[in-house]
Amino acid sequence: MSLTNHHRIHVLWHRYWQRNEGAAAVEFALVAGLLVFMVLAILELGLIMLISSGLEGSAHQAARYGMTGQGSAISSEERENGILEAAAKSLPDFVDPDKLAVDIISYNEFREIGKAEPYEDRNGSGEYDPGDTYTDLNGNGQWDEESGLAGAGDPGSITVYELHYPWSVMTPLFHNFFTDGVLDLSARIVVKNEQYDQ
Ligand SMILES: [Ca+2]
Ligand SMILES: [Ca+2]
Repeated sequence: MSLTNHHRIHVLWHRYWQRNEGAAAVEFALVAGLLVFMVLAILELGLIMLISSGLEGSAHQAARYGMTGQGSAISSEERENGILEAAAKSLPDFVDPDKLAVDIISYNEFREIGKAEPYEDRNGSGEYDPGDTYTDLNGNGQWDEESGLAGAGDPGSITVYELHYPWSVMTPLFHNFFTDGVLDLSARIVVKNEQYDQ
């Protein structure tokens, strides 16, 4: 009788012990998984911060190249290539410089940035229509919703440099928060071109 009881207790204890071992294994897996996830997230955040500060530097380099009139004597395409090259130098080594996009728009005045060319709404439609008179700020012979012109501009122009770098998010879960898993990193700088041709 006592032996059977003994045996029973032993079996119960053994089962209990096994069950706890299983729970510990599950707990360990959860904690380890969470730890790996956190380490990945922190590492990636570090990379993102590196690229972001790199982009700020890139914007300065790009603007510096453009505002001093470097390459302004050659074709606008070559000038833009020069600006892109100058920008790419400030990026960390692990990024792909071919993915860097630099949008450059120049204006005559600071206050024109992002504005439409002014027009007189003659027909009262609340929008520009052919026949409404307008001020051709960028001198391209037509009314524009964006009064700037693409490119690094002329001496004295106000130029906006906007840099974008698409970062493919690697950390699982976080990846899903972004369209196609891509985080758009950007930097922007506005400068006044020097009077470089004088
Ligand atoms: Ca109108
Ligand atoms: Ca125009």
